[in-house]
Amino acid sequence: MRTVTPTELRARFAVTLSALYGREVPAYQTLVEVSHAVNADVASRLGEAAERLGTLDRVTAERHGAIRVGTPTEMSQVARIFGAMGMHPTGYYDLRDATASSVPVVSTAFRPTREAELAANPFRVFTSLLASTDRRYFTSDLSARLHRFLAARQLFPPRLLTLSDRAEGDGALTPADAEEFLGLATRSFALSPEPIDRAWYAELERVSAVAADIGGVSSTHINHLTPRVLDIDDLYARMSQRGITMIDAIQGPPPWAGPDVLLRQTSFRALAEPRRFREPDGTIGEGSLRVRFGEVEARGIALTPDGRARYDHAVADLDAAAGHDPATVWARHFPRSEAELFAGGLGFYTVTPVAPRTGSGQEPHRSVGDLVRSGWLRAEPIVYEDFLPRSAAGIFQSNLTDTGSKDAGVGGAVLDATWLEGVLGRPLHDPFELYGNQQRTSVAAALQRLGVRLTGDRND
Ligand code: OOG
Ligand code: NI
Repeated sequence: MRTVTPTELRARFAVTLSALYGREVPAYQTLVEVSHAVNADVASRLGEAAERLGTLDRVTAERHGAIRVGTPTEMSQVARIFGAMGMHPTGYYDLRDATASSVPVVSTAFRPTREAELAANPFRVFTSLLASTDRRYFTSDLSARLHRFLAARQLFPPRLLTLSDRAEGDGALTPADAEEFLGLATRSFALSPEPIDRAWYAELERVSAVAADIGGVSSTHINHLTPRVLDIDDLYARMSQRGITMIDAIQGPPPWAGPDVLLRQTSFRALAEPRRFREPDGTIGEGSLRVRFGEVEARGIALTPDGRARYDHAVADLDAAAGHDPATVWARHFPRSEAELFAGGLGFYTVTPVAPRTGSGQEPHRSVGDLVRSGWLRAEPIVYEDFLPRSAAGIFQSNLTDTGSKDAGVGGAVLDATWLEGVLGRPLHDPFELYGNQQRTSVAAALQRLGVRLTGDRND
Protein backbone atom coordinates (compact mmCIF):
# COMPACT_ATOMS: atom_id res chain seq x y z
CA MET A 1 0.00 0.00 0.00
CA ARG A 2 1.12 3.55 -0.69
CA THR A 3 2.33 5.39 2.38
CA VAL A 4 2.98 9.05 2.99
CA THR A 5 6.49 9.95 4.15
CA PRO A 6 7.51 12.80 6.44
CA THR A 7 8.97 14.53 3.36
CA GLU A 8 5.62 14.45 1.60
CA LEU A 9 3.80 15.53 4.76
CA ARG A 10 6.11 18.54 5.02
CA ALA A 11 5.61 19.58 1.39
CA ARG A 12 1.84 19.18 1.68
CA PHE A 13 1.69 21.01 5.01
CA ALA A 14 3.55 23.98 3.50
CA VAL A 15 0.83 24.12 0.83
CA THR A 16 -2.17 23.73 3.17
CA LEU A 17 -0.78 26.28 5.61
CA SER A 18 -0.13 28.66 2.74
CA ALA A 19 -3.74 28.29 1.56
CA LEU A 20 -5.01 28.97 5.08
CA TYR A 21 -2.81 32.02 5.57
CA GLY A 22 -3.71 33.33 2.11
CA ARG A 23 -7.41 33.20 3.03
CA GLU A 24 -6.77 34.92 6.34
CA VAL A 25 -4.29 37.56 5.11
CA PRO A 26 -4.97 38.43 1.45
CA ALA A 27 -1.92 40.74 1.27
CA TYR A 28 0.19 37.57 1.61
CA GLN A 29 -1.16 36.45 -1.77
CA THR A 30 0.08 39.69 -3.29
CA LEU A 31 3.47 39.12 -1.76
CA VAL A 32 3.63 35.60 -3.22
CA GLU A 33 2.55 36.86 -6.67
CA VAL A 34 5.11 39.64 -6.69
CA SER A 35 7.81 37.21 -5.47
CA HIS A 36 7.04 34.85 -8.33
CA ALA A 37 7.18 37.70 -10.84
CA VAL A 38 10.54 38.87 -9.46
CA ASN A 39 11.92 35.32 -9.51
CA ALA A 40 10.80 34.77 -13.11
CA ASP A 41 12.54 38.00 -14.15
CA VAL A 42 15.77 37.06 -12.37
CA ALA A 43 15.66 33.61 -13.98
CA SER A 44 15.30 35.04 -17.45
CA ARG A 45 17.98 37.66 -16.80
CA LEU A 46 20.58 35.32 -15.30
CA GLY A 47 19.67 31.91 -16.73
CA GLU A 48 21.39 29.05 -14.93
CA ALA A 49 23.21 31.38 -12.56
CA ALA A 50 19.86 32.21 -10.92
CA GLU A 51 19.78 28.64 -9.57
CA ARG A 52 23.19 28.75 -7.88
CA LEU A 53 21.61 28.81 -4.42
CA GLY A 54 18.73 26.42 -5.11
CA THR A 55 16.66 25.34 -8.08
CA LEU A 56 13.83 27.58 -9.19
CA ASP A 57 11.38 24.83 -8.18
CA ARG A 58 12.78 24.77 -4.68
CA VAL A 59 12.82 28.55 -4.35
CA THR A 60 9.26 28.89 -5.72
CA ALA A 61 7.90 26.44 -3.12
CA GLU A 62 10.14 27.74 -0.33
CA ARG A 63 8.51 29.28 2.75
CA HIS A 64 9.28 29.82 6.37
CA GLY A 65 6.57 30.23 8.94
CA ALA A 66 6.69 31.79 12.40
CA ILE A 67 4.70 30.64 15.41
CA ARG A 68 4.80 31.51 19.10
CA VAL A 69 3.89 29.29 22.05
CA GLY A 70 3.53 29.83 25.77
CA THR A 71 4.83 26.85 27.75
CA PRO A 72 7.53 24.18 27.66
CA THR A 73 4.77 21.57 27.26
CA GLU A 74 3.42 23.37 24.19
CA MET A 75 6.96 23.63 22.79
CA SER A 76 7.54 19.90 23.22
CA GLN A 77 4.25 19.17 21.43
CA VAL A 78 5.29 21.43 18.55
CA ALA A 79 8.52 19.41 18.36
CA ARG A 80 6.52 16.19 17.94
CA ILE A 81 4.26 17.67 15.23
CA PHE A 82 7.19 19.02 13.22
CA GLY A 83 9.18 15.84 13.92
CA ALA A 84 6.45 14.01 11.99
CA MET A 85 7.36 16.17 8.99
CA GLY A 86 11.11 15.64 9.20
CA MET A 87 11.69 19.07 10.74
CA HIS A 88 14.25 19.15 13.55
CA PRO A 89 14.99 21.94 16.02
CA THR A 90 18.05 23.81 14.76
CA GLY A 91 19.72 26.85 16.27
CA TYR A 92 19.06 28.78 19.46
CA TYR A 93 18.03 32.43 19.37
CA ASP A 94 17.65 34.60 22.46
CA LEU A 95 15.65 37.64 21.42
CA ARG A 96 15.38 39.04 24.93
CA ASP A 97 18.67 40.88 24.67
CA ALA A 98 18.68 41.38 20.93
CA THR A 99 16.20 44.22 20.97
CA ALA A 100 15.54 47.47 22.75
CA SER A 101 11.82 46.64 22.78
CA SER A 102 10.32 44.09 25.08
CA VAL A 103 10.44 40.74 23.26
CA PRO A 104 10.37 38.08 26.01
CA VAL A 105 11.01 34.95 23.95
CA VAL A 106 13.70 32.38 23.15
CA SER A 107 13.43 30.58 19.83
CA THR A 108 14.57 27.81 17.57
CA ALA A 109 13.75 26.84 13.99
CA PHE A 110 12.32 23.48 12.98
CA ARG A 111 13.72 22.48 9.62
CA PRO A 112 15.02 19.55 7.58
CA THR A 113 18.71 18.96 8.27
CA ARG A 114 19.80 16.65 5.45
CA GLU A 115 20.79 17.90 2.01
CA ALA A 116 18.31 15.76 0.07
CA GLU A 117 15.50 16.72 2.44
CA LEU A 118 16.29 20.41 2.05
CA ALA A 119 16.33 20.02 -1.71
CA ALA A 120 12.96 18.20 -1.65
CA ASN A 121 11.31 20.91 0.43
CA PRO A 122 13.12 23.23 2.84
CA PHE A 123 10.01 24.32 4.79
CA ARG A 124 11.04 25.68 8.19
CA VAL A 125 9.22 27.27 11.09
CA PHE A 126 10.75 29.84 13.42
CA THR A 127 9.24 28.95 16.80
CA SER A 128 9.34 31.20 19.84
CA LEU A 129 8.65 30.25 23.43
CA LEU A 130 7.47 32.86 25.92
CA ALA A 131 9.98 33.53 28.70
CA SER A 132 7.21 33.59 31.27
CA THR A 133 9.53 33.08 34.25
CA ASP A 134 11.74 36.06 33.41
CA ARG A 135 11.17 38.59 36.19
CA ARG A 136 12.42 41.47 34.07
CA TYR A 137 9.09 41.23 32.23
CA PHE A 138 6.65 39.41 34.51
CA THR A 139 6.15 40.06 38.22
CA SER A 140 5.62 36.90 40.26
CA ASP A 141 1.91 37.71 40.47
CA LEU A 142 1.49 38.19 36.71
CA SER A 143 3.66 35.16 36.02
CA ALA A 144 1.46 32.98 38.26
CA ARG A 145 -1.72 34.14 36.54
CA LEU A 146 -0.10 33.65 33.14
CA HIS A 147 0.86 30.09 34.06
CA ARG A 148 -2.70 29.35 35.17
CA PHE A 149 -4.11 30.73 31.92
CA LEU A 150 -1.66 28.80 29.76
CA ALA A 151 -2.08 25.53 31.68
CA ALA A 152 -5.83 25.63 31.01
CA ARG A 153 -5.57 25.81 27.22
CA GLN A 154 -4.94 23.07 24.72
CA LEU A 155 -3.30 24.13 21.47
CA PHE A 156 -3.12 20.74 19.80
CA PRO A 157 -5.74 17.96 19.86
CA PRO A 158 -4.48 14.68 21.37
CA ARG A 159 -5.28 12.88 18.11
CA LEU A 160 -2.83 15.16 16.25
CA LEU A 161 -0.07 14.24 18.70
CA THR A 162 -0.87 10.52 18.36
CA LEU A 163 -0.62 10.76 14.57
CA SER A 164 2.58 12.79 14.89
CA ASP A 165 4.25 10.13 17.02
CA ARG A 166 3.09 7.44 14.62
CA ALA A 167 4.50 9.28 11.58
CA GLU A 168 7.83 9.84 13.29
CA GLY A 169 8.03 6.34 14.78
CA ASP A 170 7.00 4.44 11.64
CA GLY A 171 8.51 6.90 9.17
CA ALA A 172 5.19 7.05 7.33
CA LEU A 173 1.39 7.39 7.63
CA THR A 174 -1.38 5.74 5.65
CA PRO A 175 -3.02 8.13 3.16
CA ALA A 176 -6.09 8.45 5.40
CA ASP A 177 -4.01 9.18 8.51
CA ALA A 178 -1.96 11.68 6.49
CA GLU A 179 -5.13 13.55 5.45
CA GLU A 180 -6.28 13.66 9.04
CA PHE A 181 -2.86 14.77 10.30
CA LEU A 182 -2.68 17.61 7.76
CA GLY A 183 -6.21 18.78 8.51
CA LEU A 184 -5.63 18.83 12.28
CA ALA A 185 -2.16 20.38 12.02
CA THR A 186 -3.30 23.13 9.66
CA ARG A 187 -6.38 23.97 11.75
CA SER A 188 -4.22 24.27 14.87
CA PHE A 189 -2.60 27.35 13.34
CA ALA A 190 -5.78 29.11 12.18
CA LEU A 191 -6.86 32.36 13.81
CA SER A 192 -9.45 31.51 16.47
CA PRO A 193 -12.93 33.10 16.50
CA GLU A 194 -12.95 32.74 20.33
CA PRO A 195 -13.50 36.11 22.02
CA ILE A 196 -10.39 37.59 23.63
CA ASP A 197 -10.55 38.80 27.23
CA ARG A 198 -9.93 42.52 26.69
CA ALA A 199 -8.59 43.34 30.17
CA TRP A 200 -6.23 40.33 30.29
CA TYR A 201 -4.90 41.01 26.80
CA ALA A 202 -4.35 44.69 27.65
CA GLU A 203 -2.52 43.82 30.87
CA LEU A 204 -0.07 41.59 28.99
CA GLU A 205 0.25 44.13 26.21
CA ARG A 206 1.60 46.67 28.67
CA VAL A 207 4.50 44.26 29.24
CA SER A 208 4.92 43.27 25.62
CA ALA A 209 2.71 43.00 22.53
CA VAL A 210 4.41 39.67 21.86
CA ALA A 211 3.46 38.41 25.34
CA ALA A 212 -0.17 39.40 24.70
CA ASP A 213 -0.17 37.69 21.30
CA ILE A 214 1.07 34.49 22.95
CA GLY A 215 -0.52 34.46 26.41
CA GLY A 216 -3.57 36.66 25.89
CA VAL A 217 -5.46 34.20 23.67
CA SER A 218 -6.50 30.59 24.05
CA SER A 219 -4.95 29.29 20.82
CA THR A 220 -1.89 29.83 18.66
CA HIS A 221 -1.76 30.96 15.02
CA ILE A 222 0.64 31.27 12.19
CA ASN A 223 2.17 34.73 12.60
CA HIS A 224 3.63 35.03 9.10
CA LEU A 225 4.60 32.88 6.17
CA THR A 226 7.57 34.06 4.21
CA PRO A 227 8.28 33.39 0.54
CA ARG A 228 11.82 33.48 -0.80
CA VAL A 229 12.75 35.93 -3.51
CA LEU A 230 15.84 36.14 -5.69
CA ASP A 231 16.02 39.95 -5.79
CA ILE A 232 14.70 41.52 -2.60
CA ASP A 233 15.54 45.11 -3.62
CA ASP A 234 13.36 44.71 -6.70
CA LEU A 235 10.60 43.16 -4.62
CA TYR A 236 10.72 46.02 -2.10
CA ALA A 237 10.35 48.56 -4.90
CA ARG A 238 7.48 46.68 -6.56
CA MET A 239 5.52 46.26 -3.31
CA SER A 240 5.94 49.97 -2.53
CA GLN A 241 4.71 50.82 -6.06
CA ARG A 242 1.58 48.79 -5.34
CA GLY A 243 0.89 51.02 -2.39
CA ILE A 244 1.80 48.45 0.28
CA THR A 245 3.68 50.10 3.12
CA MET A 246 6.89 48.23 3.82
CA ILE A 247 9.01 48.63 6.96
CA ASP A 248 11.78 51.20 6.60
CA ALA A 249 14.61 48.91 5.69
CA ILE A 250 15.74 45.56 4.45
CA GLN A 251 17.32 43.70 7.41
CA GLY A 252 20.73 42.08 6.98
CA PRO A 253 23.57 42.72 4.52
CA PRO A 254 23.26 45.67 2.11
CA PRO A 255 22.95 45.19 -1.65
CA TRP A 256 26.39 45.08 -3.25
CA ALA A 257 28.27 43.62 -6.23
CA GLY A 258 29.87 40.68 -4.35
CA PRO A 259 28.46 37.36 -3.14
CA ASP A 260 25.20 37.36 -1.18
CA VAL A 261 25.63 35.89 2.28
CA LEU A 262 23.26 34.77 5.03
CA LEU A 263 19.87 36.35 4.89
CA ARG A 264 18.15 39.58 3.88
CA GLN A 265 14.58 40.14 5.03
CA THR A 266 11.89 42.77 4.89
CA SER A 267 8.20 42.93 5.69
CA PHE A 268 5.04 44.94 5.36
CA ARG A 269 3.54 46.31 8.51
CA ALA A 270 1.10 44.29 10.54
CA LEU A 271 -2.45 44.73 9.33
CA ALA A 272 -5.49 45.38 11.51
CA GLU A 273 -7.53 42.19 11.60
CA PRO A 274 -11.04 41.98 13.05
CA ARG A 275 -11.18 40.03 16.32
CA ARG A 276 -13.92 39.50 18.91
CA PHE A 277 -13.43 40.69 22.48
CA ARG A 278 -15.06 39.97 25.81
CA GLU A 279 -15.38 43.30 27.60
CA PRO A 280 -15.00 43.65 31.39
CA ASP A 281 -18.82 43.85 31.69
CA GLY A 282 -19.17 40.46 30.01
CA THR A 283 -20.48 41.70 26.65
CA ILE A 284 -18.89 40.49 23.43
CA GLY A 285 -17.85 43.17 20.97
CA GLU A 286 -15.86 43.61 17.81
CA GLY A 287 -12.37 45.05 17.70
CA SER A 288 -9.15 44.60 15.84
CA LEU A 289 -5.55 43.58 16.47
CA ARG A 290 -2.40 44.23 14.53
CA VAL A 291 -0.05 41.32 15.02
CA ARG A 292 0.34 39.50 11.74
CA PHE A 293 2.51 40.76 8.95
CA GLY A 294 3.94 39.74 5.62
CA GLU A 295 7.62 39.02 5.35
CA VAL A 296 9.83 38.13 2.43
CA GLU A 297 13.46 37.04 2.32
CA ALA A 298 16.46 36.46 0.09
CA ARG A 299 18.96 33.78 1.05
CA GLY A 300 22.71 33.79 0.51
CA ILE A 301 25.74 31.67 1.33
CA ALA A 302 26.12 30.08 4.80
CA LEU A 303 29.06 31.60 6.67
CA THR A 304 31.57 29.73 8.83
CA PRO A 305 32.16 30.95 12.41
CA ASP A 306 34.96 33.16 11.02
CA GLY A 307 32.65 34.49 8.34
CA ARG A 308 29.98 35.09 10.93
CA ALA A 309 32.40 37.07 13.08
CA ARG A 310 33.11 39.24 10.03
CA TYR A 311 29.40 39.70 9.56
CA ASP A 312 29.02 40.89 13.15
CA HIS A 313 31.84 43.39 12.67
CA ALA A 314 30.41 44.58 9.38
CA VAL A 315 27.02 45.14 10.95
CA ALA A 316 28.55 47.10 13.83
CA ASP A 317 30.45 49.20 11.28
CA LEU A 318 27.30 49.83 9.28
CA ASP A 319 25.59 51.07 12.45
CA ALA A 320 28.48 53.38 13.25
CA ALA A 321 28.80 54.63 9.69
CA ALA A 322 25.24 55.80 9.16
CA GLY A 323 25.18 58.09 6.12
CA HIS A 324 28.06 56.31 4.37
CA ASP A 325 27.41 54.10 1.37
CA PRO A 326 26.57 50.68 2.89
CA ALA A 327 28.09 48.75 -0.02
CA THR A 328 31.44 50.50 0.53
CA VAL A 329 31.38 49.73 4.26
CA TRP A 330 30.49 46.11 3.52
CA ALA A 331 33.36 45.74 1.03
CA ARG A 332 35.84 46.48 3.83
CA HIS A 333 34.80 43.21 5.46
CA PHE A 334 33.89 40.79 2.67
CA PRO A 335 35.78 39.67 -0.44
CA ARG A 336 34.20 40.36 -3.80
CA SER A 337 34.21 36.82 -5.15
CA GLU A 338 32.91 33.47 -4.02
CA ALA A 339 36.33 31.95 -4.65
CA GLU A 340 37.91 34.34 -2.14
CA LEU A 341 35.11 33.76 0.35
CA PHE A 342 35.85 30.00 0.29
CA ALA A 343 39.62 30.38 0.16
CA GLY A 344 39.47 32.63 3.21
CA GLY A 345 37.48 30.03 5.16
CA LEU A 346 34.57 32.44 5.46
CA GLY A 347 31.84 30.60 3.54
CA PHE A 348 30.67 26.97 3.49
CA TYR A 349 30.69 25.06 0.22
CA THR A 350 30.55 21.59 -1.30
CA VAL A 351 32.87 20.27 -4.01
CA THR A 352 32.38 17.94 -6.95
CA PRO A 353 35.13 16.41 -9.10
CA VAL A 354 35.37 17.86 -12.58
CA ALA A 355 35.78 14.97 -15.01
CA PRO A 356 37.46 13.98 -17.14
CA ARG A 357 40.85 15.46 -16.27
CA THR A 358 44.23 14.79 -17.73
CA GLY A 359 47.14 14.23 -15.36
CA SER A 360 47.66 11.58 -12.75
CA GLY A 361 45.88 13.18 -9.85
CA GLN A 362 48.94 12.13 -7.85
CA GLU A 363 50.77 15.41 -8.24
CA PRO A 364 51.06 17.21 -4.92
CA HIS A 365 48.11 19.31 -3.90
CA ARG A 366 48.34 21.22 -0.71
CA SER A 367 44.69 21.92 -0.19
CA VAL A 368 41.16 21.72 -1.53
CA GLY A 369 41.64 25.32 -2.63
CA ASP A 370 44.57 24.15 -4.82
CA LEU A 371 42.38 21.50 -6.42
CA VAL A 372 39.65 24.04 -7.11
CA ARG A 373 42.12 26.56 -8.57
CA SER A 374 43.74 23.95 -10.81
CA GLY A 375 40.36 22.78 -12.09
CA TRP A 376 40.10 19.34 -10.42
CA LEU A 377 37.19 20.29 -8.26
CA ARG A 378 34.29 22.65 -8.64
CA ALA A 379 33.06 24.43 -5.50
CA GLU A 380 29.38 25.25 -4.98
CA PRO A 381 28.08 27.44 -2.17
CA ILE A 382 25.92 26.00 0.61
CA VAL A 383 22.82 28.11 1.06
CA TYR A 384 22.06 29.55 4.51
CA GLU A 385 19.06 27.69 5.94
CA ASP A 386 18.77 29.49 9.28
CA PHE A 387 17.87 32.83 10.81
CA LEU A 388 19.67 35.82 12.27
CA PRO A 389 18.89 37.01 15.80
CA ARG A 390 19.42 40.63 14.90
CA SER A 391 17.16 40.48 11.86
CA ALA A 392 14.55 38.49 13.75
CA ALA A 393 14.65 41.14 16.48
CA GLY A 394 14.34 43.83 13.82
CA ILE A 395 11.33 42.09 12.32
CA PHE A 396 9.65 41.69 15.72
CA GLN A 397 10.45 45.26 16.69
CA SER A 398 9.40 46.97 13.48
CA ASN A 399 5.95 45.54 13.97
CA LEU A 400 5.47 46.64 17.55
CA THR A 401 3.70 49.94 18.09
CA ASP A 402 4.73 50.10 21.71
CA THR A 403 8.08 49.20 23.26
CA GLY A 404 6.40 47.54 26.27
CA SER A 405 8.27 47.40 29.56
CA LYS A 406 11.23 45.57 30.98
CA ASP A 407 12.77 45.93 34.43
CA ALA A 408 16.49 45.86 33.78
CA GLY A 409 17.08 46.08 37.55
CA VAL A 410 16.31 42.41 38.20
CA GLY A 411 18.17 39.38 36.90
CA GLY A 412 16.86 37.51 33.88
CA ALA A 413 15.94 33.83 33.85
CA VAL A 414 18.56 31.42 32.53
CA LEU A 415 16.82 29.95 29.49
CA ASP A 416 19.82 28.89 27.43
CA ALA A 417 20.27 26.37 24.62
CA THR A 418 20.75 23.49 27.08
CA TRP A 419 17.53 24.41 28.84
CA LEU A 420 15.69 24.59 25.50
CA GLU A 421 17.05 21.21 24.44
CA GLY A 422 15.60 19.75 27.65
CA VAL A 423 12.24 21.37 26.89
CA LEU A 424 12.26 19.95 23.37
CA GLY A 425 13.15 16.47 24.58
CA ARG A 426 15.31 15.90 21.51
CA PRO A 427 18.66 17.11 20.19
CA LEU A 428 18.92 20.78 19.35
CA HIS A 429 21.09 20.93 16.23
CA ASP A 430 23.87 23.44 15.79
CA PRO A 431 23.69 25.06 12.33
CA PHE A 432 27.50 25.43 12.08
CA GLU A 433 27.91 21.72 12.70
CA LEU A 434 25.39 20.83 10.01
CA TYR A 435 27.05 23.02 7.38
CA GLY A 436 30.52 21.88 8.44
CA ASN A 437 29.56 18.19 8.17
CA GLN A 438 28.07 18.76 4.74
CA GLN A 439 31.27 20.43 3.57
CA ARG A 440 33.56 17.76 5.08
CA THR A 441 31.50 14.88 3.67
CA SER A 442 31.61 16.33 0.19
CA VAL A 443 35.35 17.01 0.37
CA ALA A 444 36.11 13.48 1.60
CA ALA A 445 33.96 11.90 -1.13
CA ALA A 446 35.49 14.06 -3.86
CA LEU A 447 39.07 13.32 -2.76
CA GLN A 448 38.32 9.63 -2.73
CA ARG A 449 36.86 9.74 -6.21
CA LEU A 450 39.87 11.63 -7.48
CA GLY A 451 42.23 9.31 -5.62
CA VAL A 452 44.04 12.35 -4.25
CA ARG A 453 45.70 12.79 -0.86
CA LEU A 454 46.39 16.28 0.29
CA THR A 455 49.92 17.23 1.28
CA GLY A 456 48.77 20.23 3.29
CA ASP A 457 47.44 19.84 6.76
CA ARG A 458 44.15 21.52 6.05
CA ASN A 459 41.18 19.90 4.42
CA ASP A 460 39.38 23.12 3.69
C1 OOG B 1 9.33 35.66 14.53
C2 OOG B 1 10.22 36.77 14.04
C3 OOG B 1 11.50 36.23 13.44
C4 OOG B 1 12.44 35.85 11.12
O1 OOG B 1 12.19 35.59 9.94
O2 OOG B 1 13.53 36.26 11.50
C5 OOG B 1 11.33 35.70 12.08
C6 OOG B 1 7.98 36.13 14.98
O3 OOG B 1 7.57 37.25 14.65
O4 OOG B 1 7.31 35.33 15.65
O5 OOG B 1 10.34 35.19 11.67
NI1 NI C 1 10.14 35.38 9.64
